[in-house]
Amino acid sequence: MTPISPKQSKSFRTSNPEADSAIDRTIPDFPAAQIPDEDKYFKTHKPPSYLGEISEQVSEFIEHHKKVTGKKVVLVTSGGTTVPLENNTVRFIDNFSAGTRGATSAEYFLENDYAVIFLHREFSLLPYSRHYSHTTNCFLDYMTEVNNKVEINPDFADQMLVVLRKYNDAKTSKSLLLVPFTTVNQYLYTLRTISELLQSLDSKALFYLAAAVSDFFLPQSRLPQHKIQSQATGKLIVDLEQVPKFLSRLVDNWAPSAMIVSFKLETDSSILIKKAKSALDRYQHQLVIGNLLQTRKKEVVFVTPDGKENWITLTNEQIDQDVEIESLIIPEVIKEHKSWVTNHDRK
Ligand code: 9Z3
Repeated sequence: MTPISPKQSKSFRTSNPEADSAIDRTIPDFPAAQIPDEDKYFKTHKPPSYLGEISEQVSEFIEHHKKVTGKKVVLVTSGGTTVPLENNTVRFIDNFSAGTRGATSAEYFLENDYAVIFLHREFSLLPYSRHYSHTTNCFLDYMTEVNNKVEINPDFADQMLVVLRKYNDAKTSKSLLLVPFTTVNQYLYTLRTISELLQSLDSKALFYLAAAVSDFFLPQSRLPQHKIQSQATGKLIVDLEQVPKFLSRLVDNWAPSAMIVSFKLETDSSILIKKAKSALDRYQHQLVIGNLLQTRKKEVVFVTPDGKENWITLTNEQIDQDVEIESLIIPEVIKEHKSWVTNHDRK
């Protein structure tokens, strides 16, 4: 098993096009997905070739925690999905997300004794390494030379020791599994596979869906094989379909006993609550966490099926002290999950 998977241990890169179909496009001619229907999507779209490898790693991870540690398992999704415009992908549409919410939340779940499957956009922020990967021009800025040897710059050493200890804890307890995606197709197939495997944990499974998933996509049946050439008209008109609403499949079929938390991202504050409530109405899951793009790092709102709104807002003092809002979000989510498990056990 590769709990915190060293990059070289993976036999694939999700950001590369599938080698077999990249040059010689051998995938069958799928019928166009006209109806925005979840089941039809999987019949008309090819799974990523490496899905079996992921499935094995996830099964092993779940079994380990079921049999050895008894930990609850959370699937944290993080980062934005891409929508390729060409099979040999030069151009793609992306969704905004640096992966901060997901990577930071994963750390707080781990600190609270959860095992974490981290389904993330490849090369977006990761738990623990996020403290160092995007904050300086180069990781060498954390180093210094002393007597012909490389050492950690003392300015960073104390804080790094704290992070290193947490990282080592996660590693030795085999509590963090990193699973990458790049495209929305890879995300959907991987989400379905992991969800079905998590069914065996019943209510002890938690879904924390922070990834920014595209609402629109270009079906494989209409995806050009090669780079789109510029035309005499000078325009590129892109005709996208709506991504089927997979949350209802997740709630009803893939993991019906698990607790499901989704995020709702808006930029217009006047529609945030309405959209969060309509997501709950539509999918019948347990919690929507609403956030605005502009204020997402200091304010979120928990919306529950009973119609309650619970705002979590960082105070100015907390902001000055660099308190991360996820350190307030995760204990609340865990509280909800605890009562979900208790209610489930009573049934
Ligand atoms: C979120 O709302 C996340 O909190 C953010 C985090 C993407 C804003 P960052 O990674 O940002 O910290 O930079 N995620 C959900 C976004 C989303 O696409 N939600 C869908 C929707 O709003 C439902 S799945 O319709």
